[in-house]
Amino acid sequence: MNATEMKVAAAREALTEVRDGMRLGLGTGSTAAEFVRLLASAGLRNVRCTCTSENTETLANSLGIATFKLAELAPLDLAVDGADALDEKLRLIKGGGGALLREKIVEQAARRFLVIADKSKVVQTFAGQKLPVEVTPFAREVLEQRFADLQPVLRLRDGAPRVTDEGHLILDVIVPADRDIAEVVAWVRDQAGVVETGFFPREATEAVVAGAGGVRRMGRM
Ligand code: A5P
Repeated sequence: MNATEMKVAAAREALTEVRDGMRLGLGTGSTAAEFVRLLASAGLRNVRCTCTSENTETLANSLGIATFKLAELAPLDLAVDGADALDEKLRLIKGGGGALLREKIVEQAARRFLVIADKSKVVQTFAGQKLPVEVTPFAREVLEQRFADLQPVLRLRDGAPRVTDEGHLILDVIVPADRDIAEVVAWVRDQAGVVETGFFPREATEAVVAGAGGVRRMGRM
């Protein structure tokens, strides 16, 4: 299986958890997009969906999936989304697609959050990983200076700062090798102007990880 086939395999396994009539949260990114495509062709007419990004909403609507505001559906029965990294405790780093804030809002409003990923996303440690930090435009430069030890890089798209769906900017920082991610995130989140980080310590309840040999299910320990 190549990487795309693994993403499809994880998405297909996630679809087996969906029942008609459910209220669903749809994630963002290439793996979540495979789930949206499979969902659209599943013929479940009474599933109601809300999206973690405008990109996903555009994709879902283009495939004939009607979408609703989160508040119209919350609490959700199930959210399905990808991750940039996950560990064996089901802690995640997300936000590679820039949607971390809406993702966390939607996924905290879900009774179950199922992560779908290929096995390259599974990590032993978050040390050295890229961690997206969503910041207000006003605070960006001062936070870049304050985060100097974390090697911040302003996220760009087409040569201009990437503006999130909520109108913020993203600084990608590096989790230092000698520090625990939870401690780094606690300090980062304490800085005024930081809106959210891509560390999801407790949101995921389960995961489907696809590898060459098939899919592996993980549950929260
Ligand atoms: C979107 O903001 C992200 O959180 C994605 O879920 C994450 O980057 C995984 O994306 P891929 O499925 O494209 O790897």
